Amino acid sequence: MLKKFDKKAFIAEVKDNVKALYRKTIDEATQQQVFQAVSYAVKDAIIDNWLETQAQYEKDDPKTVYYMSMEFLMGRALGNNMINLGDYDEIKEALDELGFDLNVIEDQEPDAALGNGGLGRLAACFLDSLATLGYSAYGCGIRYRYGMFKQKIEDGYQVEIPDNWLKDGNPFELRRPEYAKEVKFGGYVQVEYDSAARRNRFIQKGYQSVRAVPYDIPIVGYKNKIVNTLRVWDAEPISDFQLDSFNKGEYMKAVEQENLAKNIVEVLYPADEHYAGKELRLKQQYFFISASVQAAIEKYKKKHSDIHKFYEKATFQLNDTHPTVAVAELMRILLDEEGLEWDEAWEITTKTCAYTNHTIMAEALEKWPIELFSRLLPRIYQIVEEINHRFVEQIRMMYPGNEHKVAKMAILYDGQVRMAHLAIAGSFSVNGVARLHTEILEKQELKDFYDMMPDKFNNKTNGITFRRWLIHCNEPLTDMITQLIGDGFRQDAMQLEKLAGYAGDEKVLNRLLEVKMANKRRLKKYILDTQGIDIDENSIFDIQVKRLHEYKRQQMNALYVIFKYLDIKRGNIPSTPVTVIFGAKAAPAYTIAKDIIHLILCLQQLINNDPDVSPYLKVVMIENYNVTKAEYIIPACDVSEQISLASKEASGTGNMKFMLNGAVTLGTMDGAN
Ligand code: NBG
Repeated sequence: MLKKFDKKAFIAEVKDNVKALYRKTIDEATQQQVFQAVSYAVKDAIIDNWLETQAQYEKDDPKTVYYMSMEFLMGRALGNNMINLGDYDEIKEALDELGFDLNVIEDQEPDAALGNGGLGRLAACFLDSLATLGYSAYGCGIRYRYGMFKQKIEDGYQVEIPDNWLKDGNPFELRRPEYAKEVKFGGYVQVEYDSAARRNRFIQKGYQSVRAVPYDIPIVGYKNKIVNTLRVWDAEPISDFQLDSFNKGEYMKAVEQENLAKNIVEVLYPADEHYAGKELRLKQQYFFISASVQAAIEKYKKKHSDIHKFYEKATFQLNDTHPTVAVAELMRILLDEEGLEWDEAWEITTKTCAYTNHTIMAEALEKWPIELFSRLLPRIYQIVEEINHRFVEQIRMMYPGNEHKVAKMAILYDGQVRMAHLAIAGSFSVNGVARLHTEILEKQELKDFYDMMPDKFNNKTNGITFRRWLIHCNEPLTDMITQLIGDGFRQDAMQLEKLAGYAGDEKVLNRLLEVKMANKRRLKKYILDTQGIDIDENSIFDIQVKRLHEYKRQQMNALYVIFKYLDIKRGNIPSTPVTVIFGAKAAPAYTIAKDIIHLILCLQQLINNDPDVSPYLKVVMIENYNVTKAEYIIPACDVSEQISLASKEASGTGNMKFMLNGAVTLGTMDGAN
């Protein structure tokens, strides 16, 4: 049973929180301060379940999945936590009584935008589902000081503004300094013979290091008392070491370590499906992976004495190639710290790691220059060399004399470390994210690997959480569905099939149209309030929101708008007006993508101000498209644009959100469309 919500106690707690945090009475508090006070009260309602869930896991000792990801695009937490607790309406009422509008309070929360697009949002949706389904799971990531940049539109162009999302503090996070870990960079490896153990020891010397300090964020399951954890790592200077350095007069070294810590977690790289090969990015990757792997091993050893069975209790799910260094880091710990032999360590590692591929775009496949990789991670590089050596031997055994195969498949080749190849060699599972995408991996992009180890390959079609993308963002539709088929669909999406029985029911269909109209009016108001553009709620809302990329073909959609504009100018008036809505951020260095945004903004200016055309056609470029804006936009959509160049969109997840909210999809046969 869920704990019953006690309105009186909740109101008292909010008032107390305002006092304790701000030395104010509730009447004096700003909306932001009330948001903080309410969030702390909600966290308080979560905390017992969080403790109990973790204690239960400790007792039952289930296998735990560590979802390792550079990105978690969480959006706002307050509303979602209230829904999953099962107390949304009650808390809304309590706030009413206090004289506050919940919507306004929710609007005080900045998005946790620790991700670029689909890959980061998928990670966030998976965390919600894992908790709702009661799986023991951790999200492992980075606590970026600055998330995805904010997009401003100025004079027809995108301008990037830093996203200082932590400036008012994050009420849902918990700093856990007692679980801090040291992470080492650079220096060299000294080999010493250990005569007692009769083996070589590999010791990293002359390195710089940082202290990785975890912050835990609760992930609340839907009305099931389960609370899992998203653990994001912050970097701090190693203070003892610093003192030591000062004592030895190594002043510059101490300052360098301070700077290293500051820089590492400073900012999320804002490029989607593109890899730039920057040293700091590799530092970020090793930083959070080393800390997460150390923490996972430490947790295992608290209950288990036999490290050989580690894989029975842990899986590292690698979200794209970004966390792949986990393969080598786990090997390092097993070899150098646990004292295992290579074959033992390799068996454990390859039974622990699993790799998800999210793209076939060549420019997204990470390849690190060996020079950089070996300088930054000298011991890790030695291990990768040995993995490569043995992997190449295996290829030669299977394809004797075929050096072409070796060249195509090796992990180290042409002065580079190919992270995808390391991920495949080091994992028991390699999955694509939609059936079509997995087929393309098997038959084309990764064919050599599939031919050699077909058993590793499998498909896991992406999904989305219904708690955020229906219940939270579309209350009218949720109410309607609940009245028709009950509320079982909130946990079990398959129950939505019961709606098929109403396909021919005119009353139900009319009600559906009313719901859509209510959502379109809400979006109309939102766009008017935020961007001053007035759109017609009786027009068709034709929407393409997603990252700006050539392969997603926003430019093709823009060409259609130009065609439509000229057609109307020629006197061909459409029977129903159309509003074409775009929302997209372009990576700051992606010139063509920025040009396409400029084109859309020019069309917006030209068409909306043309009295011949604007009654029938309007264009809106939503500024700063993000998770929260998606929650307004998606329920109001009539036509969902999913028009990627066929084969290039691995899955898509926006496509699913629109469909769930009753839009018609206009799409290519691509990804999960
Ligand atoms: C993206 C794909 C999408 C897919 C998401 C989540 C990357 C590298 N890939 O099609 O483009 O839905 O991943 O799997 O961001």
